[in-house]
Amino acid sequence: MSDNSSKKRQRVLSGVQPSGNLTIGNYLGALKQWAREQQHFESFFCVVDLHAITVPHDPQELRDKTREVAALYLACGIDPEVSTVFVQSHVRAHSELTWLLNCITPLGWLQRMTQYKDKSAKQQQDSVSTGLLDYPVLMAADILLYHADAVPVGDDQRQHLELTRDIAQRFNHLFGETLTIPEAMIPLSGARIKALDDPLSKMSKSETGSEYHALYLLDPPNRVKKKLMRAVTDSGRDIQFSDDPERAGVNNLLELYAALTEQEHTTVEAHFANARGYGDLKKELVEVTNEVLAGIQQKYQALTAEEGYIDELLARGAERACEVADATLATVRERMGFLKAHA
Ligand code: AQP
Repeated sequence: MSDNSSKKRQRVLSGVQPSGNLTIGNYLGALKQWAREQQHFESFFCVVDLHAITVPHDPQELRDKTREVAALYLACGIDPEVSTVFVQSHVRAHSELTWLLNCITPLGWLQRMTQYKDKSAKQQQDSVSTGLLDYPVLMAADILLYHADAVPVGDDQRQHLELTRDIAQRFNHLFGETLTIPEAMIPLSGARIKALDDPLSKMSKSETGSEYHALYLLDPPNRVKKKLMRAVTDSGRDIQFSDDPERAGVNNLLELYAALTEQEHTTVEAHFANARGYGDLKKELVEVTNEVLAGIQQKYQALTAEEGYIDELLARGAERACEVADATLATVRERMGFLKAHA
């Protein structure tokens, strides 16, 4: 019998790494649906700082970005009175459960992960950390500690979610029904935003090679305009959604427009049916993007103006998160055969 048998509302857990400036992809793929769904679930949202050290990092930047990401959660609509907002490393159970799950996770499962292959290919082979390979097990621990029923993420995390399910099933098979098997919750629109300068690749916050790669949530309006007006398109004129890789640039701009305005694809296509070319789409997209970002940025400025507010809120969140996580960890330890420590 699993320990979540007495809980009433379904649970949700998700997180973002403080590994750079949050992008419009992070917003549309993750934060926007967290905010929308938080009333319907018992929600836990963490800043996954332990994940951010799986690639080389700067300690001061990690501190700054951890606070910034937490403040952006709230600015994007997460209500700390409704959802539990905390920092992953403040809850020690995440690290401990990772070790326990490591010992039942076959190495081959991790070596198959696309994100590991992509990120390790970008580094010198002898400097790729064990943590980068182990990232999905830490993610499994994050989710399984809270008995999350659903995990709202962008499409790039689908494979890691499958692995979490496999690890939970393996644990339950070996030690008896203990862990909840979570479902991925992927938005219909905005789940896979592409880079503006290379629409065949994902828009990523840690990709800093070109200033035209990503739109960041804290970009000022003139920078948004500059980036969008320069976004890669093709030589055509039709403003229509398309799976054709040649038309990936315009498709990405339309995806952004549809997700930001919350409109169906057919409505968006009808809206642009009489446009004179891609310039019209870009101009309108600049407007809607800046409108959405202005709301987020105003809230962000207000939240960060109050010294200590974010830290206090994170301390409260960690307390609540520890209650749930420590209880799960105690059960896992007991099922695996560890002795209880003497008080
Ligand atoms: N381009 C994207 N489109 C839609 N959703 C996206 N997400 C990320 N990029 C896009 C979603 O945002 C959340 C953040 O996840 P993360 O910080 O744990 O790492 P990630 O998925 O690897 O995202 P990034 O931005 O690419 O970070 P870095 O560059 O640090 O690896 C997830 O829900 C993700 O699906």
